Formats: sequence, structure tokens, C-alpha cells
Amino acid sequence: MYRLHYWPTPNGHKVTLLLEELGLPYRIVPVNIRLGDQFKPEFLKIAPNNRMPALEDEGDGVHLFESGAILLYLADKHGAFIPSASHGQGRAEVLQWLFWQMAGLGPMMGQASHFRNYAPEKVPYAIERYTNESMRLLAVMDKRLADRAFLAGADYSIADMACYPWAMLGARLLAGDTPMPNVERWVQAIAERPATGRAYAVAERPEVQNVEMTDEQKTALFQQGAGTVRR
Ligand SMILES: N[C@@H](CCC(=O)N[C@@H](CS)C(=O)NCC(=O)O)C(=O)O
Repeated sequence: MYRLHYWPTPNGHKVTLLLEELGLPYRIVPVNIRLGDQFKPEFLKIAPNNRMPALEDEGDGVHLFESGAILLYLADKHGAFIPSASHGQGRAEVLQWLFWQMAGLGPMMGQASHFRNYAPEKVPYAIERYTNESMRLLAVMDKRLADRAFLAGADYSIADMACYPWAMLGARLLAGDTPMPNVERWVQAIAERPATGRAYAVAERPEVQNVEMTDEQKTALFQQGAGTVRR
């Protein structure tokens, strides 16, 4: 059985998208990041970065954190949504767009969202910088998708699953008047997959509903520093 340490955020959705595509049984272990569950000692044992998602594979006695690593682990283990090492270029296409998401689209959109929605003061420079970079990345995606169905080519892959939860928000919230027809077509195609519907239904479960944060909880979540790391 897989145990997915999860909260319904874009990084959490990536893993439910894959687990649902694979049709694997899994149990959700809620990590309420608004209430500080990510700092609990039992979670830190498997996720020392105090970020979810994290996965436990009870059958094989494996645990790991970082959404990209989890996607790769599951895809390789189940032989799906990434070509094997014997298909050099096909595998490289998936890996490069997976890492592009992990290093670029995710962090930049995360910061854009933070400065636009949560920062205690409006900082126009930060809003503009992260929004512009997110838009640049979405435009790179739009160009990439102009002549292929999915990021790595004709087949849906873990690179698409990594990008989808962020890009669907970006297309909706940031794009404004900038046309992103290829990203929109791709978002629509993924949204229509039955597994996507099941993955996002997990986010509706009562045990993973967001709660209002107190000022103290906001500080604990948004103003972490070296002193936050529990030894
Ligand atoms: N690179 C990490 C990022 C994970 C991440 O940022 N998770 C956020 C929610 S989307 C989190 O757990 N935040 C808790 C905190 O900031 O303490 C991944 O992709 O797994």
C-alpha cells in the first residue's frame, strides 16, 4: 500500500494525478500545512524539508519526498508515463520537462502566488518579477505545445502531470490578455481525463479542507528561517 502525505496544493495534485492514472490503491495522510503538521517529528522523519508531498511505499519499504522524485519513482516502478532508459531520447524529453517544472515553473509560480495573494504588504517589484517570469515560462510551454499533444511528444507523461496543476492555475489567473492557445488546449485535454477528475476529487475530502489561519500560523508558514529547522 502507498501512503501519500498530502495537502490539496499544486504539488500535492501532481502525485494524485499519477496514482489515479496508474489505478493504484493509496491512503491519504493529511498534512495540514496551515496548522503546522509539516513540522511534526513523524513527518520530518520522511520529509526533512518540512514540505509535502511525501510518499511511503510500504510494500517495498521505501519513502521519499519531493514531488518530482515521487513521480519518477512511481513511473519507473510501474513502467508507465516515462520511457525506459533504453529509449534514450524519449526518456530525455520527459526528464527535461519534469526538471524544468521543478526548477522553474513551480518555484516561480509559487512566488508569484505568494506575492500576489498572501504577502502582508504589496511589493510591486516582487509581484512584477515573479509574474513576468511565470508568464515567460508559460509562453515557453505554449510554444513547445504548438506542434505536439504533450510536453514530451505524443504521449501523456509525468512531465505533464508535474506542470498541469500549476499551468492550469496560470492560464486562469495570470495569463489575462496574453493568448496561450496551446496551453489552453493541453489543459482542456488533461482536465477531461477521468483520472484527473478522480485526483481532484481527493482535494474535496473533508479531512483535507483548508482552514482560516491565525496571524501566528501565517507567520509560522510564511516567515520560516534557519531557526525553523527542527533538530
Ligand atoms: N519542491 C517541493 C515543494 C513542495 C512544497 O513547497 N510544498 C508546500 C505546499 S505546496 C509545503 O508543504 N509547504 C509547507 C511549508 O511551507 O512549511 C516539491 O515539489 O515537493
